[in-house]
Amino acid sequence: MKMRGAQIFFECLKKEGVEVIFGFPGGAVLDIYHEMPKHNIRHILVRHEQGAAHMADGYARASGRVGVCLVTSGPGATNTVTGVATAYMDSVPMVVFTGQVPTPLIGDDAFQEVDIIGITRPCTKHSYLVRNVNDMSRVIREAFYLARTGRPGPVVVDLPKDVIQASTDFKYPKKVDLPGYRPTVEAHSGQVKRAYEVLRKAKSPLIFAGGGIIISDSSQELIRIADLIQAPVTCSLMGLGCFPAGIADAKGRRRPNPLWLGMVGMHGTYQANMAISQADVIFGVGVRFDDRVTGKISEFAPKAKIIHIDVDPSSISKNVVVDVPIVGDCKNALQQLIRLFEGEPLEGVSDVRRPWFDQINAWKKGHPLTYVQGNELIKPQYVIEKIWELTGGDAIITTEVGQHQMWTAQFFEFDRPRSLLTSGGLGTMGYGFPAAIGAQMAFPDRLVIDIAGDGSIQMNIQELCTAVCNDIPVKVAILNNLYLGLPRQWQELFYEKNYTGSCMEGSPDFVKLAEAYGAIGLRANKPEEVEPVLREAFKIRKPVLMDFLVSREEGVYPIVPPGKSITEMLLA
Ligand SMILES: Cc1ncc(C[n+]2csc(CCOP(=O)(O)OP(=O)(O)O)c2C)c(N)n1
Repeated sequence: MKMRGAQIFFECLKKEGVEVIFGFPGGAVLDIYHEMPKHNIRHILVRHEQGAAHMADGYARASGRVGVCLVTSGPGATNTVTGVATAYMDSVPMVVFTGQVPTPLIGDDAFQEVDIIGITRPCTKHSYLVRNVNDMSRVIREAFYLARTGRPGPVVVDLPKDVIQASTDFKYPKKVDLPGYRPTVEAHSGQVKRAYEVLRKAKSPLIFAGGGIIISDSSQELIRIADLIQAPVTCSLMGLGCFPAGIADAKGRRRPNPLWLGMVGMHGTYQANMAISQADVIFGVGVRFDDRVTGKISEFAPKAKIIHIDVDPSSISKNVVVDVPIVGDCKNALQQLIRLFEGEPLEGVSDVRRPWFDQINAWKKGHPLTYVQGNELIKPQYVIEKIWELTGGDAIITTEVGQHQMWTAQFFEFDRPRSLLTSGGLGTMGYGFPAAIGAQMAFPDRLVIDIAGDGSIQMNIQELCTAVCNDIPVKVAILNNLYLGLPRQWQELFYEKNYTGSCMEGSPDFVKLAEAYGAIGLRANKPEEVEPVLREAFKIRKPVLMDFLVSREEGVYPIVPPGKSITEMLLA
């Protein structure tokens, strides 16, 4: 049967099981919008295309499915670029459909023409310009396949207006045929055996887990292997939640997980940074060893043999030299390793590990994460701890970027995968609020909370309208310090307290702003108001913006000064 491109678009999306599109119309895609009411796919009209990209990203991170957004050509397309780059850096599966001027006009500087393929090439997994309607269903099939397989990532599909208007027979390819693209899923058994032998002999091993565990759904395997070899575990920011910070004791009460060290890196815990520097074997699983983790690379993990599992071969030995590389899906590799250890368990491993855990426990005790909550000013860490306490940790937390993001990583105890959605690789202010909207679309009945700074929230605050108009009951907790807090802290420590450009006085009244948008606004000025404000917000099934006026000059500690080794932490 002959169908128009716009119709084919929706038929393909249905085949892929798409339930929601985040989008914003314009001339180049109006044929798709004209077709939309005939199809049972929900469209969320955003207020800025950057919001659409982050919403698709938040939906994808929360659910594990591919997020979809649809925008027009030119400025509509360029407005998504920050969202595309954010998803690319954090390996998030997403398909971004952009409108394009009609094919005969491409290259003529036509109205609202932009080379979005060229612009996004360095920050997509792949990008397609569909020049002929006969290619459309194959391209869309491939785009979804590429986005979700191997190392996931964003794919851009650029759709010229005449292609959307043209007609052809609709057939959805059953299989994808991309000869140049064959991600290695199954880990090489010989390499797994080598890892097994290195781990068997280790005296002071450390598991370093990252977002790859969450992507490959292998938290249970991680927990099992840590138990089998009795190794402590640390995570990158992207890995938080993949290993439980707390576990139930015999009476079912939650206790700190003795194997858990907290996050590693620039704002990592003292024990995690010391352990990674003293370990004799570092077992990296689904991590990138990026510079926020390693600090001064020449002094990183001087004593350790490094084992590294990653589905992306190009990330192995990219930043640190790896002794045992394993290319493959984390789940597959860990399952193979578990079979080896179950076949021949490590006898007396607890005794062998005792000195290592004695050392770790001394580090934990010597330099715990702390803050002092007095009677006068609200400490930002206190708000985060209260959110954790009142939700029992059972919420989807998104963050913006800044001090509040690092305090969330430090003070919210994540026990489950996909419970923290944050921009790790790109560090995108303005990510958290639209991402929360996307996550809430995936899980309408869960509590979704964006922990924000007063700077970041203003980068995509217009999406409050999207939340209100679509009854999306996300909560935002603004830790309002009237500063761009992270730059301010760097200026205090490394730039002679020259605070040029980091003071945010003059922000709007967030409570009134929330009300103007039709949302609920709440404020806490004093420590005793924090809990009542949170309780009230969590009861309301509407978007709520909470403004917590927090102590202005609180710092995030530990901090590894830029360029230093990660053992050179400033502790307060
Ligand atoms: C789009 C963007 N611009 C600039 C930065 C650099 N930057 C990182 S944190 C930060 C300040 C964030 O301030 P705020 O949201 O108020 O959070 P706080 O640090 O005070 O918790 C800035 C400007 C960034 N990460 N992203």
